[in-house]
Amino acid sequence: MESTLTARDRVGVQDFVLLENYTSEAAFIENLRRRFGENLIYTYIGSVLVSVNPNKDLEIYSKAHMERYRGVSFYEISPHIYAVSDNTYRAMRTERRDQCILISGESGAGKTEASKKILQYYATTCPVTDHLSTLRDRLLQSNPVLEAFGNAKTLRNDNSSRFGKYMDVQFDFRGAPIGGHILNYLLEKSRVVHQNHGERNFHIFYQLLEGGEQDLLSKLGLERNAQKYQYLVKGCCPRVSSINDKNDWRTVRKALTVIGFHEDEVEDLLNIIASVLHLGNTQFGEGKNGENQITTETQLKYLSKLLGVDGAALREALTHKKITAKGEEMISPLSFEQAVAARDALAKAVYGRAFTWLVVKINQSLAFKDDVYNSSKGSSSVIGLLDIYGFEVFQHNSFEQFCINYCNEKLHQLFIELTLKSEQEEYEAEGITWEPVKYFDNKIICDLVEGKHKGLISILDEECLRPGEPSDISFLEKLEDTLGGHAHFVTHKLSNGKTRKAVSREEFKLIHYAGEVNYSVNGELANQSGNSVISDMSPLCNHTPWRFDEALVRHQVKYLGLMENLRVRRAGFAYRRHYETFLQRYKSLCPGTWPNWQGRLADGVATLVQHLGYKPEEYKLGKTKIFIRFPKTLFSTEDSLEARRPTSWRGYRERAKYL
Ligand code: AOV
Ligand code: MG
Repeated sequence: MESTLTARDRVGVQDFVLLENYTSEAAFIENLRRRFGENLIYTYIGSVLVSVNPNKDLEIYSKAHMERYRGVSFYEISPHIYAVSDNTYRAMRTERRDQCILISGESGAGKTEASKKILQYYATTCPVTDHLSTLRDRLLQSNPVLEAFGNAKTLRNDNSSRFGKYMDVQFDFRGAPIGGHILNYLLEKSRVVHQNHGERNFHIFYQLLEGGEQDLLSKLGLERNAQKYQYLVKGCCPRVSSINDKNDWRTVRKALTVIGFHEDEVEDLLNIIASVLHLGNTQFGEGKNGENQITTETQLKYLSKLLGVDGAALREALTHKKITAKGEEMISPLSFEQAVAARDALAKAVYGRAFTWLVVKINQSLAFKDDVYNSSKGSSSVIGLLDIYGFEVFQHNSFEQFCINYCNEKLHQLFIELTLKSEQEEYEAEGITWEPVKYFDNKIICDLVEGKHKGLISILDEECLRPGEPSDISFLEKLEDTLGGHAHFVTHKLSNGKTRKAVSREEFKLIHYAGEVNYSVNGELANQSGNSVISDMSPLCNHTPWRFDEALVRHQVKYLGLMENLRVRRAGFAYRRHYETFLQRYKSLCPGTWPNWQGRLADGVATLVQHLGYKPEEYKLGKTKIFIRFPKTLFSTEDSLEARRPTSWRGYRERAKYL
């Protein structure tokens, strides 16, 4: 009995639904803390896995660990990302239905790492034949390539995804991976030309400069020193202690080969990367007649060579614009500011296209090849993995943060719908009455952003299409006119005509599900205010290994709606198990069911709980499962079981897992 309490006290409960005080946030966080203290970073809320980022390597991802989770039911073993992977895989195979794993959390929470662990699990445990091993390697190697081109160091995460990714892994009837497809969402292209203080451009630039062979750099007209490039110095952060650009370069080069890129394709790709750096160093100045002209001829020469375009045409494109007036085409010179903006726009466009091309190429290499795997025709299913950029708040938040946070808002809505829906479906399938639960639906915020005519995006569209020069301030005024008074939209104006200090005249605030964010509508301001950010932001960084940062955890528990999720899960019954599992575990507590129950499983469970003295209000018997309302009922049954066992180290470990 004593050891039971010790185990539960020490490691907490492995499923939050078993938490006695399930409405208390403090109890929730305490449970996470206890488990974290015992190296247990994973906890369930029913079928949802909650993970706390340890920020250090744990010895829990070995091949042996993977084997341990193969074919084992969710509840029979301690929570793990492998348990989710395995259960999803088995659900796909037994139900023959496509599955999807959604990964959600703030920037730096560990989403990308989790998605990689899931992929590694499938790559290691699924059956593979010789020709399938190529595909398996390509699936795994697509990650370092996409991360090199689509991830960057931010103030919140040294390897922050700056694009959203949905990856489908296709399996044949034997459960072997036979294909894959990646869908990418909105790359943060503005990073190519500007980074906030303490942040970097995309990894690939630094990898190429650090790791590229001297011959290659000479051919590209590049110097090894990142400080020489305007697009790499904005954040004053060329090196990051946790990143080894030289090694990463080797990994990426190898990965490109494994994926099947030809040498000339790699060359084209690197030409584009180098062109972006040359564009950044392209300067403008006043010519003899006062006109604006390019003053950096070397850059122009390299640009024309690397991009394969005519030098004169490029010069013209960077310093002039074509306008059509009254049916006539006219060429007019660009001012200095306009030329700089045109240059930056070109750099962003070129990089964005290269990224899209990269994804297309990876998809071609992962595509299911009918002729090779013809045995699998018509009977494949997929597991989808969603890994987006996490919710983020900086000192200065621009359009990119707006898109990223809106994306998280949508994902959260889906998450709430799915958990509620699956809960409801389970009760219905088991023939148990469902009692609807009240919860905060963030649809109101999604509508505020995406609503037709009256939504933020519609207003922005209209403002951009309006004749004349659209201005940031007129956009803000339009927002105020249309959205003023909305519970989740705030500007500096108060209804009594006074001004609100917390929001400046160039900003609007959105009250997101995950927290409040001030968004700037002023493009220029973005570049100026970035420089003073770093000292203010450092408390937000998620980088100290193995420290349970309570404020950070509390914020995310709130943001992810975990308390609400738990409330939904607990609205009916804390615990549910298939009759067979329940009977197997507790049959020894009742002479009528021991050693083996011969009749219907439901009757066996009924006999067992009657013997244990369960009161009618404490449980319900569904079609295939028993539902127990309160954790204490289950715990007392567990305690009875424990009292019959010799207290041994193994017994304790087994119990710890179970709890
Ligand atoms: P994110 O994907 O959620 O952020 P990452 O998956 O990139 O976050 O994780 C951030 C860092 O935390 C990683 O680079 C690791 O150093 C560490 N980390 C995460 N999970 C683990 C783990 N299970 N074990 C050990 N270390 C871990 V963002 O992409 O910024 O939203 O846009
Ligand atoms: Mg990520």
